[in-house]
Amino acid sequence: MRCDKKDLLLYGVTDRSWLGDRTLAQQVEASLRGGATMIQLREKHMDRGSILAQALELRELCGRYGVPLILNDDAELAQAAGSDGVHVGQSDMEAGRVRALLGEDKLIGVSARTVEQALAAQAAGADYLGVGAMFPTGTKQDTRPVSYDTLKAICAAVDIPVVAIGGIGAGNVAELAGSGIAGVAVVSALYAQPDVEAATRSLRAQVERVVGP
Ligand code: TZP
Ligand code: MG
Repeated sequence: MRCDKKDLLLYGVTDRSWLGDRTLAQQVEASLRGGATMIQLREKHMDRGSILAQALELRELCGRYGVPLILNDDAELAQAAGSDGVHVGQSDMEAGRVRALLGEDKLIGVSARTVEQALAAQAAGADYLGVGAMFPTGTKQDTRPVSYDTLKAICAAVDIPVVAIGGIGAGNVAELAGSGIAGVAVVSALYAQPDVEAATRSLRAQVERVVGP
């Protein structure tokens, strides 16, 4: 399956850090109302049974908005949950094995920091790439920076769409203009905001200007 570039415009990646008295599904729904085009369930500290239950709830929710739900890291769990795909890093299951497991109909995203990694992921069957960290971020530990020039080189080298990730928000997204990205993947710029729906709507308008038609 090839990714529809438009699905990657504003990719919300979940995080429980800022839930307050809201549920994850409520936060995700606020971002869907605001115009998020893709959602990734990213759980680093939950057991698989709980992630599965959460994924099933979000799958139903995202389905109502016609937005793909991607699971982070775990291709087998993505398959069990019937999600639309999985996003794997360089140290997770290799993209070719993920493709063999999930078949042609599921979306596979791969994190890449270099042109070499990007080309390898594309050759192995990735549908899209996540490239970063573009800016300093407090959301993920031990990220390594990727320069604008590398982002642009990756976009030019591959045929599949690329989303930028890492520290992206209203104050810096314009710096990514001209790189060739299809969109941005964000955590705190949506889910750490007091009004998730409004933050999503406003960032989406900005990203549309950055990405262009
Ligand atoms: N991968 C690279 S940076 C990052 C991930 C999951 C965290 C992005 O979070 P934020 O809050 O959008 O900087
Ligand atoms: Mg991973």
